[in-house]
Amino acid sequence: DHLSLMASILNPNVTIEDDRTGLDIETIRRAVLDNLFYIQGKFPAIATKHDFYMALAYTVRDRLLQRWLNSVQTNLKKDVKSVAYLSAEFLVGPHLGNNLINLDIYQQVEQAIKESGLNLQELIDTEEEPGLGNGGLGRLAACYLDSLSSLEIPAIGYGIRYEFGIFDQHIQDGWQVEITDKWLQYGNPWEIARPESSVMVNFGGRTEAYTDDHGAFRVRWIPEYVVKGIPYDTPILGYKVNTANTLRLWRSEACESFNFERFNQGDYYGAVDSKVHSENLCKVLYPNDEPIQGKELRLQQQYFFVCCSLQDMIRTHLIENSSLDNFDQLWAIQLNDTHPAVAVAELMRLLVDVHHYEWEPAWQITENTFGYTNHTLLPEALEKWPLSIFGRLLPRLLEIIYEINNRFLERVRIKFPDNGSKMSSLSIIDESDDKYVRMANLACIGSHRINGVAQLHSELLKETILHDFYALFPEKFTNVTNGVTPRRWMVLSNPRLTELITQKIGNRWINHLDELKQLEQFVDDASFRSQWRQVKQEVKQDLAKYIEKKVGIVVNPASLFDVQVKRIHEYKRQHLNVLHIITLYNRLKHNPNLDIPPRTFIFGGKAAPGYFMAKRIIKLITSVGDVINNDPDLKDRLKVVFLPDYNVTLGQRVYPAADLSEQISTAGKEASGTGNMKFSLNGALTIGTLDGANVEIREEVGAENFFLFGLTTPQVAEVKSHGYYPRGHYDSNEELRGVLDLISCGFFSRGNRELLQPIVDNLLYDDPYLLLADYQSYINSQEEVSEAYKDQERWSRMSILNVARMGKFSSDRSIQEYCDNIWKVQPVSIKLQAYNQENA
Ligand code: B1H
Repeated sequence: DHLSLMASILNPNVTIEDDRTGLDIETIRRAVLDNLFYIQGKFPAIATKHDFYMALAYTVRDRLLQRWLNSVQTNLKKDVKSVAYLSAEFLVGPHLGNNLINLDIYQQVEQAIKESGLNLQELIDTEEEPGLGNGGLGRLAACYLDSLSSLEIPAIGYGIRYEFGIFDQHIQDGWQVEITDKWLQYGNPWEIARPESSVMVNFGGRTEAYTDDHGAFRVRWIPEYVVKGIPYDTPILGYKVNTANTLRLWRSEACESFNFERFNQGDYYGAVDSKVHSENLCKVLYPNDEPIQGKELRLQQQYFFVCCSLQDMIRTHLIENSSLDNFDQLWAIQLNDTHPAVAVAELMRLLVDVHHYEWEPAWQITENTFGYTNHTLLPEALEKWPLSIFGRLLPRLLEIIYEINNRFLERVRIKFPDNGSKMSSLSIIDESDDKYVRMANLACIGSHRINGVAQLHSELLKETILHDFYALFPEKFTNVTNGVTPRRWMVLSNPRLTELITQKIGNRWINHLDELKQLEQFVDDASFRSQWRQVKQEVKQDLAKYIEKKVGIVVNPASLFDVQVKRIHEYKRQHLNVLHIITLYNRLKHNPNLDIPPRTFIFGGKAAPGYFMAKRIIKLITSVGDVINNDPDLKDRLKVVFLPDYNVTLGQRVYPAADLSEQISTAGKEASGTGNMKFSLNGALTIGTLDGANVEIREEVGAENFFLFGLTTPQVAEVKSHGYYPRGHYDSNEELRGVLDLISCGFFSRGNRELLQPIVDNLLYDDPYLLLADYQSYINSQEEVSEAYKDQERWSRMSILNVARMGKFSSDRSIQEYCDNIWKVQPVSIKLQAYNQENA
């Protein structure tokens, strides 16, 4: 109306409330119906649940846009430094619930939806999650976007808009079956395409030297083909702030959809061929948790999104700045592992070839701009590209990499004269047998900071795979321990616990997680402990219902919920967990009166489709479950559940319901882990090795509240250096022998002795992840778990102390450390201005 319009002209902080911004229940209710009609094209009477979900999603998006556009506008300003987080994966999870929390309108919307005769939770559950990541690395990127916005840091996430994300996992006859993830098939209300900001990306062809008008020597790249990148933007709103940063994902398309020459010659199929080729580029996420060496399409994906993103940053930079001289002062680019590491060479190409910088100043800008986060120590997981593929696909980038390498090795030669082995380990080019481009070396050389993701991991990086880089530039190395966002992983996923905690200590903990400390004062309060148990019990009942519905297994909500959810990997040792289950099974069969609390073992996780052993481990779990779940002798004291299709959505159901968190990787193998944090934050106790962030979790919650077992990293190295002989453990440990023999004889596989034998053979004759060496220690620790669980008062104390002391593991703390020590960026608060007041 006229008055509020006048008010907003006089005071731009006053917004105009209308059907697209109003936050009261009645306005929201009306807006949903409006969107249902005008966007979904449906009357309520014929609308599906999905239609209502879409209508609500648009209603929420409308309420975000004001904040989003003002944030984008502010981030463009010439004194504002922004973070660009480059990642091949963003595993954001469903948006609706999270946006309701961060907008702080959950209650109003719940009421408005109720008044329309619907249920908000059902609509939230209707959202198909964008599975644009494999596991921890992609999920970390998503938690970091949430924290960047919540801390009001100007930022943008750049990645790939895969048409098909991580596959859906079905379990058939106990085996994993992969189904294409068609997450976009019913439309995505959270994204806005920005075709006007498209950019071009070169591939193949050759380079050519020329002399420009000023007589300068230059190189140009004459590509074989050019692909267009189209950005799709999704708002990432912070918690109770006006900052809504952008997640910008690139989709590829052919430059011209038709090749007219061919078309006119009647070669229609030939004409659309390049279109098909270009669109294949961002079709599918590679479903491996480690790189598949040498797949050309994967390198195309990496270069594609990096090239699009850097051009985009340069374009936005030049809107308010007259040159790129201050690029490093206005941009901090973080490389999420080596997947975007080609950015180091690409920024040099853009500065030198396109913007005509001299090499040295271009290199200064580049090195000042980049930071590199390493996420793995596994040597087989270090990315390298065959020189032939790299040179054919990206000829100009290979030349630039050679130039970077030559200049770098010259400096190395001065620092370490006559040290050929240092030279060859530091070189970007691996010349060992076949030639490769080593992406970690490029990332280290081109970045001013290199960090690991947990203290132990960062130390091991310096001692092992990056040792020679550490000797060369110790000042670049630092640690930032991972964290998770309490908004999604507590407030959204565990409303009951959130409510109980908030009743006691208020709600400041939600964005100042250290405040959970205050819960310590209530550990001796018996009625609080009883409320605490009550919450856990109710959440476990919810999960029990879900389990029955999904897999038809009835589980006892009073049993100990012992949970391991994560990608299936030998180093994560899901099969060690199974060895414990079979141990308990044998004990109960021999002694039915054994006094141990009943347990429900819950597993979830996907195996890379080509990972033989991981797929067998799934079959092992489901096979053992089939026998144990149906053995009447056990009287339901043990249950084994494999939950299919573990993803963010399922994680939100599972973490809150866990009593025990299994974090049992071989010491030195898990860089950090982040599931470990989500469990403990929701009151589960951890059984774990001294690996990754477990070490720091144990430090924080106290050794007496953590079930520790297993060899330490130096002990693992020690055992291996003396020629590890796993068979010795089998020979000397009767109970272990009984377990492995039971698998071997076909007891869990209907007499089929071949089915699970590869796992047993691997353990007896190789056992690279030392399951047999850690077996007894694990079993002993599990006995302590059972004893502790029998004393429910003691267990509750430990559980409360775990939550109270987890403040460190908020991704807000991680992001603050990145801001202070790596990016040097400051928060900027966003002033709201009504959209129709833009030019007032
Ligand atoms: C992690 C990966 C990863 N480390 C290659 N490395 C990939 C490597 O598709 N690829 O090529 C995909 C993923 N992911 C995980 O990162 C670590 O294993 C976890 O320990 C860590 O918590 C997580 C986040 O830092």
